[in-house]
Amino acid sequence: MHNQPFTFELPKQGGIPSEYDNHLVRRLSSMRGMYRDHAAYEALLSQGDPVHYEVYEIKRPEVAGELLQGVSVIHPGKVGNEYFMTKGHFHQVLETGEVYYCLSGQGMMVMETPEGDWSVQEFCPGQVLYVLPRWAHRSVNTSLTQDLVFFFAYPGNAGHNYGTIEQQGFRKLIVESNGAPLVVDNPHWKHR
Ligand code: PAN
Ligand code: ZN
Repeated sequence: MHNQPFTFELPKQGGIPSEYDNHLVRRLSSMRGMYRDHAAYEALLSQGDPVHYEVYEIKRPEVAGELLQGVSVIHPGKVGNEYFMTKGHFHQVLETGEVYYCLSGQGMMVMETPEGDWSVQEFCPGQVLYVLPRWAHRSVNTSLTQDLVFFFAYPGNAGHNYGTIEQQGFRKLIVESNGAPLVVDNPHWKHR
């Protein structure tokens, strides 16, 4: 870990950062129950267990004054008519926000609060997306050919709460309809 201020490079066309400490690989098998079409999920899984998305993290102390940074790469594809996406989470410390900067590809960020507000923002290269404190967030790759690649930074003490989303899902899903992404209600969403 650095003990002096430091720089690193983010390739403008996407790709991996010039330095990182941790490479997290999420395969399709870690997404069980996250997609609406369970049969399509099992069918895809039976053909192999492809890498679904990857996160390159720069390690810093997980304390309030620090910022945790990295790059996520979400590979293209669909489960049924839902595009490949991240698990999504609330921050454990709900009152912590996050900055995302899209480097390549195209996507959408699906967000919601415990109070019932929701938002879906399109996300394309050069755009900064600010996730307010209290908002759960999931990124969706709406291209079927290109990786979605973005930089992120969030407070060191934020932590991740995956359990709430695993149990109740997000209120909105992003599906392909006539070749384009469409925001629809999640029929299985339930408040727990
Ligand atoms: C991001 C996400 C990353 C992977 O760094 O953790 O894109 O998504 P999941 O954590 O939902 O699997 C972030 O939002 N950190 O807080
Ligand atoms: Zn986050």
